[in-house]
Amino acid sequence: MNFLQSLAQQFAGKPIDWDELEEALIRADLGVPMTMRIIKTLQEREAWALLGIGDVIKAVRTEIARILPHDPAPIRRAIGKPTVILIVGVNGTGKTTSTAKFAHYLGSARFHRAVRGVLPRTFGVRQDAERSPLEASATRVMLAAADTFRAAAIEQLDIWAKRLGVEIVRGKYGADPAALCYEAYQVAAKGDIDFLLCDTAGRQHTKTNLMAELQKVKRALGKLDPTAPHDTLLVVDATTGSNALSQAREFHNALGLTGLIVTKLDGSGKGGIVVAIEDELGIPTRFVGTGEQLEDFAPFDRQTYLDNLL
Ligand SMILES: Nc1nc2c(ncn2[C@@H]2O[C@H](COP(=O)(O)OP(=O)(O)OP(=O)(O)O)[C@@H](O)[C@H]2O)c(=O)[nH]1
Ligand SMILES: [Mg+2]
Repeated sequence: MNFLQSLAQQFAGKPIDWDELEEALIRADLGVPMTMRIIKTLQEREAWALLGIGDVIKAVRTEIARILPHDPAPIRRAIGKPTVILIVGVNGTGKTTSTAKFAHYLGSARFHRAVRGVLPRTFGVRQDAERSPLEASATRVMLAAADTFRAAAIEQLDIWAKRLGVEIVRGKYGADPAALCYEAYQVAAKGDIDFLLCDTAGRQHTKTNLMAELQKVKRALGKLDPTAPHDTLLVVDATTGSNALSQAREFHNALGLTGLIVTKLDGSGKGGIVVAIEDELGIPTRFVGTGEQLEDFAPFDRQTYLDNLL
C-alpha cells in the first residue's frame, strides 16, 4: 500500500484530526516545512473544519507536484573527454550496486532514447543523435574502484565489471582514492572512454576527515578536467527516513551535489525523502533504485513517483 492509500484508510469517514495528520505526514518523511505548508494551506480554506480526507490527499499531491521538477536534469556530458560521475554516500546505501546499474543503464537503449530526446534543448552535449544506433550503443563505460577501504569492496565491483563487460581501474587496499581516480581518469582518457564511474567508500557524513578525503578526490579530478566530476551523486537509502536529509545536507556542503540516487524504493512504501530533500536543499533525485538487479534502476520520473511511490 502506498502512502496516500494508507492516509486515506487512516482518516476515512471521520473528521480530520490535525495532530494526527501532521504526525502522518512527518512519518512519511515529507519533512517539517512541507508538512506545515500542507496543513496551513488546508486550514486557510473556508469551512476547513468540514474538510475530508479527499481534500487532504488532493492538497498533498498538489504541494508535492509543485516541488518536484517536471523534467529531471539530463546527464551533463564532457565533450571529447570522459564524463566523470562520482558516487558517494554513507555505508551500505547501495553505492556499488547503483554504480553497476548505472553502467548497465548507460549501455542500454533506454539511455540512448533519452539522450536523443534531450539533445535539442541541451547545449554542448556530444552529438549522439547523429551517430547511428549501432555506434550510439557502443558507449564505453569504465569503473574506478575508489573504495580502497572496505574489505572485499574492490572484488565486489570487479565482479560487476566482469558481468557487465566493462573495464575497471583498481588499486590496492589502503591506496589513496584521489590518486586512484586521477589514474583512472588518465586511463579512461587514453582509452576513449565515454563515462568513468567512480565508486567510493561508505562514510558517515559527520566525519570531517572522511568528507575531506572526498573533497580531495574532487580536486584531483578537477586538475585533469576543470569541469569534472560532471555529476556528484549521493546515494541515499529511502528506508532510512529523515536521517537521509542530514546526509544530503552534509555531503552537499562538502561537495556540491548535483543529484541523488534514491535506492531501496522497492517494498519500503517510503519515498517521502525525495520530496523533503528537494524542498529543503533543492537537490533533485536523478535516479531511483527499486531492487537488487541491474534492471532495477531508472531515471527519476515525477509522474511514476506520484502514481506509485507515494
Ligand atoms: N532492495 C534493494 N536492495 C538494494 C538496492 N540497492 C542496493 N541494494 C542492496 O543493498 C546492499 C548494499 O549494497 P551496496 O551496493 O554494496 O552498498 P554500498 O553503499 O556500496 O555499501 P558500502 O560500500 O559498504 O558502503 C546489497 O545487498 C544490495 O543488493 C535497491 O534499490 N533495492
Ligand atoms: Mg560499496
